[in-house]
Amino acid sequence: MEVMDLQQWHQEAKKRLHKIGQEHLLRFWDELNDIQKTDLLCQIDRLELERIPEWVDNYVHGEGTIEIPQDFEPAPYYPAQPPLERKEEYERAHIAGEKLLREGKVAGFVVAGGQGTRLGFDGPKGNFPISPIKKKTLFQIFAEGLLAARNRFQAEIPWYIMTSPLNNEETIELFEKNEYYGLPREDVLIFQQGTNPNFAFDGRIFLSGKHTIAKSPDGHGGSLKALYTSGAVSDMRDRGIEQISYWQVDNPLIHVMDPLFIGLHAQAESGMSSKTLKKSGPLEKVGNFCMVDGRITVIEYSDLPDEQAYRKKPDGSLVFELGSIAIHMISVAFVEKLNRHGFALPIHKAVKKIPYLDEEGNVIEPDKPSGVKLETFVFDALPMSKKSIILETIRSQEFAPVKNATGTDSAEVTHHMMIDRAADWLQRAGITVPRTKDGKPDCVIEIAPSFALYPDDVKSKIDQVPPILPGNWVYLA
Ligand code: UD2
Repeated sequence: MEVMDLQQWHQEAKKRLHKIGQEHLLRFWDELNDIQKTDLLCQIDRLELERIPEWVDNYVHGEGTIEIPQDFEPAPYYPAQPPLERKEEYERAHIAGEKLLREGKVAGFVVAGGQGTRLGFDGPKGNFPISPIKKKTLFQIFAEGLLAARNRFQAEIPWYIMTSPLNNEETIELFEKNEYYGLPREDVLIFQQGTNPNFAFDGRIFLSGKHTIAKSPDGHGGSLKALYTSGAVSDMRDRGIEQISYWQVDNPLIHVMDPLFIGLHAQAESGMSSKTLKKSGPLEKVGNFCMVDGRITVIEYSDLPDEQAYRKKPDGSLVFELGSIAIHMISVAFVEKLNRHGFALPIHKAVKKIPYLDEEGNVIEPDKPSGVKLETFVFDALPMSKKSIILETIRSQEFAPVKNATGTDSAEVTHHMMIDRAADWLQRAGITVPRTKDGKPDCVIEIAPSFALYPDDVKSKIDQVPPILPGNWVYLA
């Protein structure tokens, strides 16, 4: 193999960058030592240089090329409660899902590479303490859910965690420090997603340091590539995993393993499936499940024209009522197929406050948007799957994302939703929960996944629940 010396390598890079108007990335070359020079050249080599002019034209100068289809209709779905004629189908699916779990063919997968800026929390979002009494963190709640599922199904359930350069090291440290939250260490696999360069509004890639290109994670859509390039999928194959249960790091109510969802997805031979819930209103900020050319597709809330968003059925409900909540089942075969065929998800543009190095080498922390980040979204892969199913879930049972410091989707709301769900599970088992005049639980209850993974689990443990009086704090584990 021919080895290029640093000088030659520099000249090559300079030429390639010049062709696409990005040679300023080498502006501080003369001030760098050899290690820094090598580092910078490696970063340049890793950029997809051939795609950059198109990105600049389409997404930095332009608004992107995501087109809203001409014709689309609401997507079909499995309601949360099966209608009588489908009861048997649900039961069959539930059994099939449990079988896959017992056979050790399902893995958990959480995407945790985001920055979580809106929450204003320092460090990986998975370390955010959220449970009402024990203040368990999101990661701990997921891990306990997986542990409980392992015990229930007597199977290994590996857990894959996608991080990004923003939080990879800290996430690994957290897992080490917390001894993998009780999971066998060899069954927790942490890998990083890819990054895209950040652009100034004039189309030039930002430097964040004299030898560092400014980059940010490539969006949760990057997971479909990273699962493959990181070796996670090949590890799954070695372990006999066929299906991946996908969720976001911000939702502590997630059923990490849902036999019904797993079974419906697997029986339909779907590549990628989704959970949905009825939107709280026409303009709720979640994607909309639609049918386009016979394929299930998510149209972002910002792209759904208002006249469609407000359309109603004769019974008064919304025509486009199904919101996308980022809970999916994905088959390992689907991820492999996409990657073998060199797929690319559509790119979404986000205008953000991006710190950068100015021409004199000073770090600028802008207080208004300074440039463009490029991301891909995982749900854009849905139409790439020939078959796909959607299962409705109930918001109060499975969706309480922690996204903001205050108001909607804040920790306070999530915290109350966790107590509400626990109270509901106890009540369904016939246990009396004291309530205030407005019907809210007049107590604080936390149910650990080891006590109940699903609502029905409470029934067999009623004798372990003490009488609950107004104002009591009750932790069940
Ligand atoms: C997402 C969906 C929205 C709805 C909502 C449900 C988009 C554009 N919108 O909103 O339709 O389903 O979630 O809660 O996705 N992440 C990474 N790497 C990245 C970026 C994000 O791993 O590069 C992870 C992040 O750690 C989190 C998840 O993806 O677990 C969602 O990211 P977000 O908070 O940016 O998504 P959001 O709230 O805009």
